[in-house]
Amino acid sequence: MSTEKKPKVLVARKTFPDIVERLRPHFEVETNDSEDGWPQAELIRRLQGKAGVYIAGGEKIDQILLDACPALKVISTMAVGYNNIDVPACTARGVLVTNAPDVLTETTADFGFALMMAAARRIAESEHFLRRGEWKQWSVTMFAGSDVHGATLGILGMGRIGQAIAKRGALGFGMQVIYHNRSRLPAEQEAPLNARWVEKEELLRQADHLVLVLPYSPAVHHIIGARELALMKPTATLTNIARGGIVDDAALAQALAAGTIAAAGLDVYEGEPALNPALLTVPNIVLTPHIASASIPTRRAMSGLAVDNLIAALTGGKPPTPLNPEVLGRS
Ligand code: 8YV
Repeated sequence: MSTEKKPKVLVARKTFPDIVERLRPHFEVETNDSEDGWPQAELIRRLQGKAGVYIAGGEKIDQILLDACPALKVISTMAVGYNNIDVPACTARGVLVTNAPDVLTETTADFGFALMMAAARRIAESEHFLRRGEWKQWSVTMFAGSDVHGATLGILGMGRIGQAIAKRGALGFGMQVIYHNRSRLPAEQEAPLNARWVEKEELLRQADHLVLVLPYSPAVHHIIGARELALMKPTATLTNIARGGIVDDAALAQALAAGTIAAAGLDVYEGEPALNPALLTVPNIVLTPHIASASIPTRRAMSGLAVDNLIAALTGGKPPTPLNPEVLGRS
């Protein structure tokens, strides 16, 4: 039996125990067994001497942490989004970063579509009304919303998840799809999605249902604010499954209260898990706690991919989904 010491890794977010078990043959494993993430000082303390860390979207990996954890070689996030990680700072220090793309695309698109439909058809609002015991009689306009089928679906951010939502809209619901993205899709990808690239302003003006699926960066902070909401149709809905901070939540609450747009569906919030209390005061909004990728098979696949990345990266293998592959092979 080898007496060589195994590298140490930290699983900073609780996950499926059988998936954590897969790490144990390779590493000395420390886990976070609580549902809460650790504050950064605690994370730094626990990372001392660790070669790898498994994280989720909530752990902030910045220069302070990297400088305080010189043994760290690999950061593996179970999320596809990585705005919590300073990737250039990792690259500069030779630290590999991996994320978990693809495995959550369809599940997240399902949820985005569900949230959009719930907003359009006023499902949460009418359920709350019913639970409050306020349903006394039927009326012709009671909770009458807007149609999804045949409507114009606007998508801001046409990556993998945006395209999966477009596919649902075009093929399942006969929607016209317009989108705005830094780069236009090749014509052969647009055609089966019935999708047309438009300027952002046209997207806002034309969409009956606008879904946000773009990655967060400071450049897109509050890209949807009061001015943009005012350009939208009063009958339109807005759905955000991307990241908090892309939408100015205070402006959105005001727009919903004023009837500037008809309804919204939010899965992500500025400063989550806290949320702007004004959002709770408007009825025409569906609010969910960042669960767009939360089906059991998909959360298992995300965790499994993060573990695969960690094992490969620290045992001389080829990590499946590196974000900064240029650090591989650097000694
Ligand atoms: C995750 C997500 O659940 O993958 C992402 O980028 O936003 C979600 O699927 C979350 O980030 C995990 O912390």
